[in-house]
Amino acid sequence: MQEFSKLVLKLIEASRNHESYRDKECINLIASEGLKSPAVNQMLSLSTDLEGRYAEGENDLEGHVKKRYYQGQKYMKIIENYTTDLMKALFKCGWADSRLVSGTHANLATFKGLSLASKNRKMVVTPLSCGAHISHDYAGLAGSILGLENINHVYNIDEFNIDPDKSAHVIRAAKPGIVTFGGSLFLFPHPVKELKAVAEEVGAFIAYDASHVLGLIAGGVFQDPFAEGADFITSSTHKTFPGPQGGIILGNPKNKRLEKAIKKIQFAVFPLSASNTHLGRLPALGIAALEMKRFGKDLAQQTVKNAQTAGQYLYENGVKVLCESKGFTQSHQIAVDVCNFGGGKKVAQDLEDANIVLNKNLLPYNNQNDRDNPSGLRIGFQDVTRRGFKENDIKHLCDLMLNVMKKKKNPLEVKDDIIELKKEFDQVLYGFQSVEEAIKYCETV
Ligand code: DSN
Repeated sequence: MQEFSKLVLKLIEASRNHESYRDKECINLIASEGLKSPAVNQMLSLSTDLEGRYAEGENDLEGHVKKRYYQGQKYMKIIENYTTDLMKALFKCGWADSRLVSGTHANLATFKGLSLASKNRKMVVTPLSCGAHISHDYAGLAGSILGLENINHVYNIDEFNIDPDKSAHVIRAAKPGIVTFGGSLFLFPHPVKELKAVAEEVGAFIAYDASHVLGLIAGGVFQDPFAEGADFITSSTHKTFPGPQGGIILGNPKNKRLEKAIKKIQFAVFPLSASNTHLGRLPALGIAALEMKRFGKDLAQQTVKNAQTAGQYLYENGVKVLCESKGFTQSHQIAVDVCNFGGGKKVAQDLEDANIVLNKNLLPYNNQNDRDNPSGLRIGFQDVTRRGFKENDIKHLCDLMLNVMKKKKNPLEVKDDIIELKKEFDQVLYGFQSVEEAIKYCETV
């Protein structure tokens, strides 16, 4: 057999192994990942032709297709329009762009567009050390690709949040074109409404990165960024919002200034940054939007309840879960300091050996230059919630984690317990089991 063929066979085997390992045998607690329903997966598998097509061109101020540079768009343009309309309806806004292929791509187009619209290269952002996404930072997309200048919000580590009074001074002094909120280590709603007037005063647009919390916003259990004054929401579509991997930008063309900003963002989407927009994910994104309309409230409430339960239980059992005085979290994640258990890297590896998958995380007070040895973990509960975990199941899971962390059991013994536990939760709830079921639901409401 040729080496090339051997490699192909190994590739197929590895991908099969991956599917059963992470889907059937692991408990998945990475806060940035999502779990799609059978209906969303089926819709993806029914969109294979679409997945190979192109649709470059311009959109209008409702987010609808205006012009395309390819033939064969008869259905493609309405697929994009319908998906965009579903996302607009779900988030109660007047404009959306569903062509973004990731949350970082959504940030790229938004930051570029808003810096063009404001003719201002400054951005006030949450410090990377305090949970901003790398794309907001001078070391990532914003600074190193777009050449924007970052000025940090003042962050209160005890509150695990932006300090609104001190950040107001920063915004007034810096006079940025963009103020960002949201991020990746994101436990509590950010002070959007507190800083709206200051942003307006200096002429800055507010961009809210909802990647982690989009499903919680759809479920009505986290802050509503638009109601609080955000001009734009950028997001991925595959974390607490359980759609296919992709990105979205939402906004409201409610005055000339915002219309101009939308046009600049659209320019930053095409022609500046998107050629293939991965159209095959759009029908599945629409199904996920329907699921969030139907099940989003229950899913979001249970997700936050599960995260809070884990925070309380781990804390009561001797683990330093951050923000005890604030109830640990109002989102799907908790932040935990495991320096007493060997540090984030060691604990994450030991847990992975037990088939519990989460990520080590730098905490705001860690040495930010030692990224490999943080004292923290970030733990997300959106996946297990969708599998059907309730509070008692979460406590049981925490006991298994504690057995590993406190070295009461060998990780390999716990791995057997995890594989057994996972068998009890082999369904994906708060969603439709097939496209047919989604169709039937739509026909009855
Ligand atoms: N970096 C990812 C996260 O884990 O939050 C999101 O892109």
